[in-house]
Amino acid sequence: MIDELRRLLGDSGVLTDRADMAPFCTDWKNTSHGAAACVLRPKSTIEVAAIMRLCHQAGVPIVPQGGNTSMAAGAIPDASGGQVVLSLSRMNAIRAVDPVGMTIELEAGCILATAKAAALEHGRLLPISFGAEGSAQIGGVVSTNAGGVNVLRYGMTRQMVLGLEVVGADGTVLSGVRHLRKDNAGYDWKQIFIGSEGTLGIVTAAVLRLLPKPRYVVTALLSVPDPQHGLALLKLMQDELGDAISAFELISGFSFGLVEKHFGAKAPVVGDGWFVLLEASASVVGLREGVEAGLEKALTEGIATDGVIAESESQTRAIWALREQITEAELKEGRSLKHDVSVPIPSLPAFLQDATSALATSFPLAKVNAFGHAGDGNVHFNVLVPSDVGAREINRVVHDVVAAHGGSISAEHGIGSYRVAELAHYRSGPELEFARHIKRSLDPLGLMNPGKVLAPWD
Ligand code: 2HG
Ligand code: ZN
Repeated sequence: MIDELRRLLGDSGVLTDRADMAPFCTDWKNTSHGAAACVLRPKSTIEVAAIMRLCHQAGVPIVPQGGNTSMAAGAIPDASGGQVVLSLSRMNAIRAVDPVGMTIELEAGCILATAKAAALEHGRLLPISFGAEGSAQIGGVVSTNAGGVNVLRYGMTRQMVLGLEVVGADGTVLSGVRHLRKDNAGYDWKQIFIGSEGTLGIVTAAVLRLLPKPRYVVTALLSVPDPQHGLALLKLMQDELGDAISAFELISGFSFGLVEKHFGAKAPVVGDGWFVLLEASASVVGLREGVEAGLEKALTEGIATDGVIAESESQTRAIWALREQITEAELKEGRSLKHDVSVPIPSLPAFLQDATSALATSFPLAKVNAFGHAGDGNVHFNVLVPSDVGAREINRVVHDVVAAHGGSISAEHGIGSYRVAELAHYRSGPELEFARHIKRSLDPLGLMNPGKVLAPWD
């Protein structure tokens, strides 16, 4: 089969050397390791379809991979050595940018930051933003329905997708590369592939919605005594700025402490409680005045205790760097267990309190690194623990509190392989059965990214 794949893709399209395959078999955290039979690097949708037909005939499992930035080990093969990694990275063309229709058509391997820069050249904004955007690829962004810092205003990736091209498990090509704002013609099949993490088919191209690039962007960092005041600030700023708020990140003092410890960077505001990174963007004048008025009110009413507004591009970058370095600082600190959870926005403070005290009772040595996208109800409730403490037990303590607040055990990172057992535990029977029904009909041989999202069932 490898010979046949070489004839199809050329020598550079099939990696079998252990060292060449190593980067595709380990996640960025270096905690998940697998082994692949080979790594395939197709250059076109036709080649992807041919690969899928071959694998389908031979019963070989496929693990699709983009920029390998998954937070849930969703793109790593298992340890058997029998799975094939299908890397989309050589299919990286920007097929078209349309500033009038405000769409961009991209191949799956195009890096998110490259796509955003291409849109900006035309004065257009692709508002999918997160720390890994310099490596993450569009196919992965779409198939994991990535979130990030702009979700409160623009929604998840799903809301940005207008059209999709997908290769199914048997090699069938579904061509839905349409640049339409309105398309109500029958079932909207693309939705089933968005967020299914490569377990149903392979996204090979996408058409995404763009927006006009806002002329003004104002970034501010504030300190608040606690999460409850953080939400009061959100309400106050929404009253002041309407829908101009494009990011509202709540960050614990502990998180910024880690960044200071490992990167030497210090928050430019006084405070020992929590912090809020706020970004507002608009094209009408008066945005900065609005943020200033909001900040003034927040300080007067005791909702915020200190605040700065970035005065330059470099100050803006420095504030965002503080926020984006939390993940790396946490990694340097040692072992951490990630909980990417969401609750209804008003429940955030109670969730944080309940989960922290539940942990303190059962695992007194655990430390909580909490930060996240409070404007959309998503918090990264990461737990730093010594290596002899069980992940499963800690996950259960945190996720039970999430469930009690009507939340989700994965807000934006997906299930991957890390949270398969948790999904099986917390989703209801009929919901799981419906998901299996979809899986069975689109991937009857179970060859698409096996072991991810859904636990094996009879
Ligand atoms: C973020 O919001 C990412 O920075 C990573 O989603 C979160 O490290 C994490 O847990
Ligand atoms: Zn996040």
